[in-house]
Amino acid sequence: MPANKVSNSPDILRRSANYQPSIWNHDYIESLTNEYVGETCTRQINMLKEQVRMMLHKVVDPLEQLELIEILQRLGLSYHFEEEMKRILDGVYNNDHSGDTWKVENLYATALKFRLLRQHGYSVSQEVFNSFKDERGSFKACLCEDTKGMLSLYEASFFLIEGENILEEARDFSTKHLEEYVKQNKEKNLAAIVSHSLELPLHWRMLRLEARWFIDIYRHNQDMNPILLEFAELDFNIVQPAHQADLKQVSSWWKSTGLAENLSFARDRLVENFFWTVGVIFQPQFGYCRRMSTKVNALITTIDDVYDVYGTLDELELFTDVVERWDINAMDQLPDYMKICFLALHNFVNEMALDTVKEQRFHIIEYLKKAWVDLCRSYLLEAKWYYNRYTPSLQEYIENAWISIAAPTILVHAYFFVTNPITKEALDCLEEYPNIIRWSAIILRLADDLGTSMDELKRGDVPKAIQCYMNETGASEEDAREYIKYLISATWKKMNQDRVASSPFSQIFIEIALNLARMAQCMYQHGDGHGAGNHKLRTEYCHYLFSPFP
Ligand code: LA6
Ligand code: MN
Ligand code: MN
Ligand code: MN
Ligand code: MN
Repeated sequence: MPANKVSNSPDILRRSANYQPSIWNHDYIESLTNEYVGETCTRQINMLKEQVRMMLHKVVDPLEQLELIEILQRLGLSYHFEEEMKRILDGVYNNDHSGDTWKVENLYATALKFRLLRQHGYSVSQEVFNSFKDERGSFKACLCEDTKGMLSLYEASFFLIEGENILEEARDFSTKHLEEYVKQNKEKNLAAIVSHSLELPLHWRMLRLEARWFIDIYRHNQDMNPILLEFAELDFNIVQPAHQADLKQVSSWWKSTGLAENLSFARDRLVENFFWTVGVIFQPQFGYCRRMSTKVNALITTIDDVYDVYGTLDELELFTDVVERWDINAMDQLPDYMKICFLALHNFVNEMALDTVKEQRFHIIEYLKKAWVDLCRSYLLEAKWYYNRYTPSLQEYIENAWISIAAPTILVHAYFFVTNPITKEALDCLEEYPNIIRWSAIILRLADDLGTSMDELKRGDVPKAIQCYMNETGASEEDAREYIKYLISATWKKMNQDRVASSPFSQIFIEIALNLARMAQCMYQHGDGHGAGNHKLRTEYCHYLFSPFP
């Protein structure tokens, strides 16, 4: 049967995901305004920046230095002071080897120092926590009175790598006592902070929503520094219009592709797709990366729905073949909706490659094409599993699903958005999808499955991680979910190891990979924040993207 007959036939029974329309239309996005732009703001922010720089220079006590860094990070301001922070941390780290500061009997300070040093790539042994253990090797029972210390220990423990049993014990010990503390409900403010940490540790959190949350906490802090508070609010208000400008630009692009109107079965989720990029890289100067990554995300979300919801198996095979050939002359055999989709993809890749060859004299279409081919092949395999009613083992599922979640596609593109000069060494590594990409992808996949697989199963889709595990082991859904959460923490340990391993990638690229995993945990923390949308997360995006501090 000729392909075009099959695919344009109107009486094919197709699935539907019943996605709701977007709650933000283009006109609304166009109409956004923000007063925090212009010279007065810039002058004000530069003044505050200088004041904080002075503070960083003046403070000499190591604990005070670390606390200042911690506050700056939590307020979302640390990106202004990378050099100053490095100087301080170098000092703290080097002093350690001569002095005996680790011996301080202060759990809070030890754990804070440990966490900040590890976060910034210094090598620190888990043994620093041995002095908090008793003769039998357990953490001392008296420590649990010290809630601030417990919280500090808890947050530090998430920087563990595989095999670090002291940190693992520290995590279990502190979790248990913090949970008890919350139940006692003594001091409301501290209890709120502790609950927030128990929900997701700092190391796993999306930076900007966390900063927004923390600014409000900090405002009521007893030793709040008004300069820092003012700086944090103003900086937030100044970053916001930069993000809004990015969003406006990509909203025009999204409209011009016609994908939302012509592929009405697919998710129209421009703002959500943009929000992912804010989670991945928020600094104002990376607008190009955010705008281009939003386009990548929008294309992925649409093509994912082509494979998961609307396309017939015959159509999907044709589409995959056209992507593999990467040939607009091969498009005739596709149904119209797929022509639109492939051309939008092709145009985007050409646009991106043109930017790069102009800037760097480097031709990258081969690399981009490979990322899309790998993605479409993994989609096709899932479609075949679906039509054959096949349930793979969890292992077999994950081997494909870390590609089909599109993190490798997203990160390969991101590499080009933030790298100049591109190096051959990094490209060779990228083609093989290095560990840092793999771990980020597995976390994204597992988090997505926790948040989306119930709806997916209802409308008809391949079994996801939870179902594969249940099928393989006979576990209950609840136990399977626990197991998937355990796999997420196990993958974070590997990520912690590889984020500091030597690699041909820049720090910013490694941060992007980490942030993608963090963003996944944010998006799917309370169900499906990306596709279905849910009330809590929507309110948070709105708040974040559209409303400044008064
Ligand atoms: C999630 O949808 C989705 F669209 C993704 C492609 C995940 C991350 C995407 C970004 C950042 P769904 P599936 C755009 O849950 O079919 O349908 O892989 O993905 O489970
Ligand atoms: Mn700087
Ligand atoms: Mn899907
Ligand atoms: Mn899919
Ligand atoms: Mn899913």
